[in-house]
Amino acid sequence: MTIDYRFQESQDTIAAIATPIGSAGIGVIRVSGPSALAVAAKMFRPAKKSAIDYPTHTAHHGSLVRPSILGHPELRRRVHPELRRRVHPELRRRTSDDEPIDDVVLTVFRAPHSYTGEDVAEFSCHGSMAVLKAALSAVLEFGARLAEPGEFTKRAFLNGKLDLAQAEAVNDLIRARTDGARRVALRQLDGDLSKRVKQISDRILGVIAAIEAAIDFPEDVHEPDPDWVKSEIEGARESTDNLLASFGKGRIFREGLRVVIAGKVNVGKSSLLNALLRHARAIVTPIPGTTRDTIEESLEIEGIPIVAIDTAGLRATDDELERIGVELAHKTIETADLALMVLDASTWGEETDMGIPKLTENTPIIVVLNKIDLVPDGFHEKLIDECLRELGQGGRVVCASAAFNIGIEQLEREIASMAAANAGESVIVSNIRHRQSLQSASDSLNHALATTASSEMIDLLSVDLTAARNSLGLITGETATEDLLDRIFSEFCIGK
Ligand SMILES: Nc1nc2c(ncn2[C@@H]2O[C@H](COP(=O)(O)OP(=O)(O)OP(=O)(O)O)[C@@H](O)[C@H]2O)c(=O)[nH]1
Ligand SMILES: [Mg+2]
Repeated sequence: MTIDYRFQESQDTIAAIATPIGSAGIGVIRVSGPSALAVAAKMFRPAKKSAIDYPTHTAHHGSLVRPSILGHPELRRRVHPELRRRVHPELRRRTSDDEPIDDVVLTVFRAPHSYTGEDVAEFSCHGSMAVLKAALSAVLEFGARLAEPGEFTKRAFLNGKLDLAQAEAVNDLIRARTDGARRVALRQLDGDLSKRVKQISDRILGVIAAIEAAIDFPEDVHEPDPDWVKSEIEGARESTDNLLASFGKGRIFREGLRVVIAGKVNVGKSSLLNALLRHARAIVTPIPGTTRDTIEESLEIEGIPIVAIDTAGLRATDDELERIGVELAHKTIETADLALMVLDASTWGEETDMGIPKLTENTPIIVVLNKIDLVPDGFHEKLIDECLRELGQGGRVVCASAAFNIGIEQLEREIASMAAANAGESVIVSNIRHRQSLQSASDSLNHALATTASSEMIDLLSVDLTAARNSLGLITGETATEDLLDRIFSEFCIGK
């Protein structure tokens, strides 16, 4: 069922601190709703001109105050009207009764040209907790209520300023830890994903319209050509599946590319982790079998978030503890996005280290020929060639010395290029909720295709096609329920 949010009752006015808690140059109190400017007018001085009359998109320097007694709505009601009439003009002049809170800049955005689509007043205060607490409590006293998490963005959505995927992108931008995550979120905020989803949905709608016209007006309208119907549904399914396929890439930007550092004992895996991190995180010793447990650390390479995992050296062992570590290493390799297979270049070809161990079917690998400092210069190319021959087509090999910080940047470039491969500039789905909706749209389209193949009953198709459109509508929010919206916006921070 589609809900039309445009016909919501008029809302109350909400306020929250929009900047992080702590000390900062500036801290912002955001107020949004029908009384936002009235609240600002009560609390902002000079009051030569009431803030109610400030034009939109203007900034004003002045004081944020807790107004004198007669400014307070509760107390004002209690003062006898006669007294109020007599005393009020006098008191109004006596601004000393106002309790100053901070020197601020008030920015005014009038509906509908604001983030939320409502009247918005933003007080840019000095960014201390003491100032912001005092300012917020005064704002709450004078006509606003505390905003819930994500409520500003929820209002922006309800007022048609953003669709749901864009609103979620706002949260992704706030939480973006790396440049890559920022880019993916920004593209989604620009509406790239929504546009793509809408194109698919419109294509399906075209088929539904043709079918329903033929059902409603059998005398005037011919049934649509089955080949056309089939090719339209196939096209929609293909586009849906392409978006689905981008999810793996999107997950990497949100959660990080899981890169496992694997290899035999003592080849320099822990040293490599430390070199990538630029600090000594893992214990390094010449004793084989030093690392027992996996060690996970986050880092960033060319804007891509990476989770690097050091593992126990792979060897058969009688030591119970080490054996568990080796098992864990194997599991980690299986589930990683990329394995850095570390070899000791100085022992290449010796009995102790014959070639590249075949450890994994599915995880792509980069071979790192470590301890290259121990190999005479003339042999580097030969080693690389031998390695490449063993790896076959598309193999990747990097010479490095983790201990002497050689080849680390080239390794980083290789990791980044593997992460960025097949990403291109295409739209990327990074949100698991979007993936689920795309999956059910794809399932419905597949079901529709099966119907086209097996029956003449073209009208049955509309059921599946409508289901596909509903699933797609969950992404942009057109078919989202109140529950879903509450769930999504509750993940936001207060003040956004
Ligand atoms: N010459 C040289 N020595 C290195 C290099 N990398 C590591 N080493 C040395 O090799 C030894 C083993 O290094 P680790 O980093 O502990 O090796 P590991 O693969 O983590 O070993 P395990 O945890 O036991 O599996 C240490 O003595 C390091 O100093 C390198 O690039 N060049
Ligand atoms: Mg180690």
